[in-house]
Amino acid sequence: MLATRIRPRWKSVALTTAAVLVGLATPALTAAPAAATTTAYDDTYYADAIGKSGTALKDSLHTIISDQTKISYSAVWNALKAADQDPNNSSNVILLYSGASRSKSLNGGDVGDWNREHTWAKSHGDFGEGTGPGTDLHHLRACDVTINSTRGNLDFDNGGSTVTNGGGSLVDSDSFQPRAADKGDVARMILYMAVRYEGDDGFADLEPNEKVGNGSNPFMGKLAILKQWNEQDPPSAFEERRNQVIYDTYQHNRNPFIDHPEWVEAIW
Ligand SMILES: [Ca+2]
Ligand SMILES: [Ca+2]
Repeated sequence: MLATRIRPRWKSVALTTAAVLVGLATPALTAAPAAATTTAYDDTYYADAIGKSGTALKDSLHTIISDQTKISYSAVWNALKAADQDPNNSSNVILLYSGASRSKSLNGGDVGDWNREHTWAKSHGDFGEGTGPGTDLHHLRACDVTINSTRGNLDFDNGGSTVTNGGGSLVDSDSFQPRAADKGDVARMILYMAVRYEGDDGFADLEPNEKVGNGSNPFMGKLAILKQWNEQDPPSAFEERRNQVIYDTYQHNRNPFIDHPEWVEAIW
């Protein structure tokens, strides 16, 4: 079952709160930034996290989402065929960054194929393709081979020149900007990784920072831009469905920021 949520509500509540503050100056209304969105999982999956913020929320979510089934890198192919399926054509997947729809059978490494994009570049923390962060479906997406290569291991930031057939994505020497419809997806994937991987399971502690050019350090920038993208591009039906497919069929854990995008601001 898909989570029941009223997508614009967390934004409109913030606006309403600001308006009320101007009119009535009620200090109590400045609290509880994470109170707006509700999902079908709040009383069960997220029960321990509800009502928390900051480090307490991050710690709680880390414990919750670390209870997962891990899959092999070879198993990622078929998982992406299910998770990234084109809602209008069940023979195709939708590709990250370009938005193109392409046959599921064109998975591979040649020009014109799609392959497995590590949204959190695997060199940032050097986790490779072994079972773990390198095979975590919550940040792996079907992507055009050429555009995956263009993105490479760049950090995320605004600006750059047009990526050919990139759906409006931009690139420059030290950063990549996804097309508008993928900005929030990227932000929520990166921040999922930051909460899921805390250095307690044999892999690096992944964290966002405000830099580009992070290289092989276990960091990904820029946090301030990712926070903006999370607000500009709220979770879509496609994103919510893939979260559900991963939860139901593969890993049995969820991306909390797709269910509760306001938790980005509650933590960072
Ligand atoms: Ca989106
Ligand atoms: Ca972390």
